[in-house]
Amino acid sequence: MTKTALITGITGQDGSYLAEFLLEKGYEVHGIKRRASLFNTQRIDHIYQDPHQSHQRLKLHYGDLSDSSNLTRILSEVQPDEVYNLGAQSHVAVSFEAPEYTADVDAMGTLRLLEAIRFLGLETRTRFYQASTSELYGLVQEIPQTETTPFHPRSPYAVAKMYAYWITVNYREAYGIYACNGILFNHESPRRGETFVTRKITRGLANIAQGLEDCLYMGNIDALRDWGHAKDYVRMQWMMLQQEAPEDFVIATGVQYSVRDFITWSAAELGLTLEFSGSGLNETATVAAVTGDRAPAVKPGDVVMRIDPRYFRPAEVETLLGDPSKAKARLGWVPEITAQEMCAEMVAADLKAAQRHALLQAHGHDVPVSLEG
Ligand code: NDP
Ligand code: GDR
Repeated sequence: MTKTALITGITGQDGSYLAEFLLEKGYEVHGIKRRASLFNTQRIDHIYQDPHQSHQRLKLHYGDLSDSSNLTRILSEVQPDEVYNLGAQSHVAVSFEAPEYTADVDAMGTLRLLEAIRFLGLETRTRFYQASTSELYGLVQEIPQTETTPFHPRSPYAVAKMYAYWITVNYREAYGIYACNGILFNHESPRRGETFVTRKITRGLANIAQGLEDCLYMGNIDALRDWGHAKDYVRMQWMMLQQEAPEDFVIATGVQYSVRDFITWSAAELGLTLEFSGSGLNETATVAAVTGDRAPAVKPGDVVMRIDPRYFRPAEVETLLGDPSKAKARLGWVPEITAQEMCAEMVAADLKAAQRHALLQAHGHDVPVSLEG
């Protein structure tokens, strides 16, 4: 029997990798996409199937996590075996700017989906995965963080996700729904949104290497994160729904690095050796040496990174380090891609894009580079 999955957030980083993964497993995959004034399906265009063809296994529905009747109708039509709730306003800094919207989508959106499952009598048919987050730990109470570490959220995003975490547990306990939380630590890829720190760095430095930008402006580069690859993490999202009984799992690598480390590796991938000097808001990174031909626009002495206070958050999560022992022991899951390998992949992809861009500019096509951070 072909299994059917419904993914909210299918147009995002994780949604696109999960859709690929489930299609490879033979699933019929349904995704909810938002109406936007420009195309927002770039991450899934390569797996998009013409709706006019028969045996189409990827189907998209217009919808929004803020709209209960829409969610209920889609669930009723699709009757999914598995729901992956990946849709969210997922940017921590943006959640300070749009706290109410973030709560509506990230917290209430999760409740709306669970209520729709219950309302439609799908409690015994539909398994539910909730995209929970290491941001729940916030001001960390224990190092490393496990499934039992207490939460202390530090942003409107994390507080909204805390509601979503507990309502998922509550619907499991109250109504017997097979519902799980994956407490995922940061995971990245070449498909990562451009304003998250890793992608901002790989894209920004690749643009600098090709002469498209002058300098990278950063916030708190002392922040420590446990970074994995999104491909490894979506595999675990599926594994969690294949167990006999629903449980919550921490998904992490168990290794921690600073944002400064990530800048250093990305620069090294481009043949740039950096020297960091100064401190606090006056810290800079200057190019000490250039090797190879990946950064033709850069020379020793160039300052390629400065600090800009606008990228600091009203309350920061300084350090996160996960302990994925339970996922390893119970499900045999281990991450296969290291943070450094992932960084190399991201730099290579962004360099290719920057080289294409520079070539267009050299031929008189003035394509603007977005400098949004
Ligand atoms: P992205 O920001 O890349 O994707 C978010 C997705 O949610 C997009 O498809 C977006 O649509 C969609 N979305 C946003 N708002 C709404 C809405 N109102 N209604 C319906 N859909 C909406 O996030 P990731 O793929 O990185 O993350 C997936 C999930 O995992 C998120 O819930 C995130 O909070 C969580 N998470 C992520 C981690 C990470 O490190 N990546 C770690 C832990 C948890 P559109 O494309 O139109 O913007
Ligand atoms: P995070 O990811 O907040 O951990 O949330 P992000 O990459 O945005 O920040 C990581 C750390 O880097 C610091 N930082 C900067 N961040 C950004 N975006 N831009 C900057 O210029 C910058 N300079 C320093 C941040 O302060 C922070 O400490 C991500 C999201 O995917 C969430 O949805 C998810 O739940 C968590 O990861 C786990």
